[in-house]
Amino acid sequence: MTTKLETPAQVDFAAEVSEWIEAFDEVVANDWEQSAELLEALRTRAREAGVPVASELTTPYLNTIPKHDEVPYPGNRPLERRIEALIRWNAMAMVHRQNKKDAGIGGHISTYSSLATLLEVGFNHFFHAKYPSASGKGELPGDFVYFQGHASPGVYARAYVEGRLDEKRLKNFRHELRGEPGLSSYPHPWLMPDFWKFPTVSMGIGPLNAIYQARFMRYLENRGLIEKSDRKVWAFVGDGESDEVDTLGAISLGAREKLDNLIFVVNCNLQRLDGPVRGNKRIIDELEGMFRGAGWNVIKVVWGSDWDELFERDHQGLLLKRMEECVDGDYQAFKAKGGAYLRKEFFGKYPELLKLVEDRTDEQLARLHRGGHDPLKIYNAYKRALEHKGGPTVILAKTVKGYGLGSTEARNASHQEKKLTDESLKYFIQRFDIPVTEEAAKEGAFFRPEESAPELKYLHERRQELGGYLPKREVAKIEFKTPALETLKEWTGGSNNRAVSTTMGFVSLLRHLLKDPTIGKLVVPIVPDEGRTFGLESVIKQVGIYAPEGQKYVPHDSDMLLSYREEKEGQILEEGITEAGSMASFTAAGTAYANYGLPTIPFYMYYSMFGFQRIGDMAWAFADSRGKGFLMGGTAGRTTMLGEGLQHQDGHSHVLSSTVPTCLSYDPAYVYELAVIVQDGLRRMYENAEDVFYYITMYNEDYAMPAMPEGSAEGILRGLYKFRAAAKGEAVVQLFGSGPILNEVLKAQEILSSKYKIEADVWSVTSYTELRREALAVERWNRLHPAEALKKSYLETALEGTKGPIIAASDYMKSIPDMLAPWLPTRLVSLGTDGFGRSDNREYLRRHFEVSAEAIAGATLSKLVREGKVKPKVAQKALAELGLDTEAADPAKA
Ligand SMILES: Cc1ncc(C[n+]2csc(CCOP(=O)(O)OP(=O)(O)O)c2C)c(N)n1
Ligand SMILES: [Mg+2]
Repeated sequence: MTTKLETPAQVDFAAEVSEWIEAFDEVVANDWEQSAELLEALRTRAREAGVPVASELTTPYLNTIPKHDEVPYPGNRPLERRIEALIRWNAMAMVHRQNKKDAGIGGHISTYSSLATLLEVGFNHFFHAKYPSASGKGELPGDFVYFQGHASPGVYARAYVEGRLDEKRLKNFRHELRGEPGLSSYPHPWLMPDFWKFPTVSMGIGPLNAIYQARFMRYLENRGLIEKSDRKVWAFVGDGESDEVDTLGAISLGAREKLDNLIFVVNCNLQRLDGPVRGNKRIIDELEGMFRGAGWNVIKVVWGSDWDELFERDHQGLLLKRMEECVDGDYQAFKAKGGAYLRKEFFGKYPELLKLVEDRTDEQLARLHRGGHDPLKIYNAYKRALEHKGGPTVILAKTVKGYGLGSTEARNASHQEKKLTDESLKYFIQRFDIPVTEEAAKEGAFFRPEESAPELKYLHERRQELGGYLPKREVAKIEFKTPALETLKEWTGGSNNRAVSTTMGFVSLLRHLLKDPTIGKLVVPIVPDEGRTFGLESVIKQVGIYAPEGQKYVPHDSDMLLSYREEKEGQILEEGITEAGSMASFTAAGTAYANYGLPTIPFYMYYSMFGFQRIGDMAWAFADSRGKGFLMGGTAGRTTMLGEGLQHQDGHSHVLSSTVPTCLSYDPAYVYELAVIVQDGLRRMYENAEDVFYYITMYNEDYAMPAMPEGSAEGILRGLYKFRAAAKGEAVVQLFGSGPILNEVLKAQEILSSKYKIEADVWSVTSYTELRREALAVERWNRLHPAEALKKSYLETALEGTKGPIIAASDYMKSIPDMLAPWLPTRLVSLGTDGFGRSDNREYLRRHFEVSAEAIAGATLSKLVREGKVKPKVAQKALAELGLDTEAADPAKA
């Protein structure tokens, strides 16, 4: 074996390194913050000199804020500990009790157990329910807190201890159908409209919406629609939840737009539902790298104060070394297996570390706190987050899943735990000193001290100091004046034979609404990099694109009429290619009426294919949030959107939108229909305060827009009206058409009349969904009132006396007209665009999907054969005359 001797040069270099380190240590000892600046300056210098320095994204597995930089805890620790213990108990008792009574009803106790201190420090010192107005105009809305959905039992328990929910209400946790108010499983504004503001329980939706909420707050401030304040958006996120692309996918926006009103708190309890989040790694390191890389201020809260003394005594840095050797799977086991195990497996690796803890009992070792359970560490992190300027902050707090739950602590099955063993209950009441007997504990008895008890007085004082209680959803009455339909003659009067599309009609209507002296400023156009697809250039010029830093460059097209205009007060939210982000903006804008008392009116325009199918869960949460606004599905229809083929051509978004209870879906053919729907939508949502929203498809096919037929408004809104009656005598068949396919239907009406002497009425069907909903409601009433006279639905009334079969055609799937089948049993033949799209032009696409005028005429003749009204041979010959390939492959399968 040869020993490699160091050269004199190497020895010199080593000495120099030592000198540098010594000098640096001195700076650190003198001023910790300056030492960071010094390093940064060196790094910059190195980069300038061309030295390749990789920027580090992670820091040692330690708290970001060192002990010597902490401020003391400002609250009354014993009282806060007591309050937290009571809330912990009641949360657990509520879930335990309900599952004992109603097996399988569910609920979670481990998530809140890990989160309690993180929330309590917020409730006692940070979460404002209101802010004073700087302009002296009363009070402003407080902080927006997105709670981890599965922690809701803790939020209910706090409201109980605060006296905002009574015991009866807690006893109705997850019992919402028993004739008295219950508590919903998770945060649902739809179910608890006075309490929850933000639905969060579908993982990833909360954090994504929180980012865009913070952004929308700045948008409103920059546009002068709300007063600036210190308001913050707090998002409590699970570490497992961070696996959702939605959670991390938009974090760069936070840094890019310098959202220092945004604070994420990631509850790193190292576990998700099945087991460890990163058994073989450390989730905190991973998240630190990602957030720092995205430009966030990262504050790690890893270790509790009781580790500080150990760190101080560990002069060799062995403790940190050992910590960085362990992965999250180890850390979970250290908590699950107790103090003796920790001593042996963690400290036992190095004799020096064993010595470090020789004066501690196993019990004390087991109790060594993680940062996320230490109010002092949390307080300091929150304080720093508040003070940080110029960007968002993420706090990565290490916690224990099932903290304080005895044998349930840090087990892989902790998440699913709903009932505790008698032994765990006993452990809990002893550990947290809860004044209920063991017997009562087994039954999940609630406990709330007398109102005069010091802890309650303290709790109320803290909340008064912060402006009241939280969460709370309050909707102020809003004065809103809808522009009358008469003011929209330009859109209801027809296009004078000029060929335009419904999209063009909508864009000009939008421009008009933007100019409206009262509601114009409330309109929020949102677009995910599709502005040019919809012809929004003129709108960009008119109201500008929101850019918090203005326009720092001269756009190359500045000398053109329709240049790209970005400005601080810009009104359009140009989101870039993110339908999920756009939907989050739509959510922030569509709920501003409740969150700010400001009825902003979002119009989110997008490729209809990339709407409900892509962000369906967010649309569901939007409805839960009682959101209002207009989803404008552009380039709609599987045959009208030509050329783009399988991935782009949408023939089913109306099926998907029909599943959302508060979504009113419309598929208008003409601009006047669209104008009537938008005008009535404004009235219903903002003037009548109905918690609904609209999905309207718009197309890019140009054709002449007729003027609105007299008296058609009601039919347009309800979903169907007769557009063109048979010209020559009584109709023997009824043709339904929607969107641009109505034009094919009208052509079919002519073909049938001129070539085959068959007269048809043509109906414009604007909404199968609304027709069905009303028909179902009437049917239900009839079912429940068999002794009363039968009521008729609008659909039945409108079709009364009409003759013959109904042939319904649209650019959507056949299941759309089929929605009416229960009321039109054998009359109905549905034509639609089932199957994958193709790249071709409209003529070929409509022929392929069998929704062309010829296909509609052919389908009519065929149906009349079955009704004995047309001879089979005549029909078969007609199909050939109409150029229909009777042996073509079925497009639904092809
Ligand atoms: C989109 C979605 N997928 C799955 C679930 C089911 N689920 C509920 S909680 C949970 C685990 C959560 O883990 P984590 O985010 O770490 O939160 P913790 O409870 O550990 O604080 C899962 C998978 C869900 N609620 N939403
Ligand atoms: Mg977790």
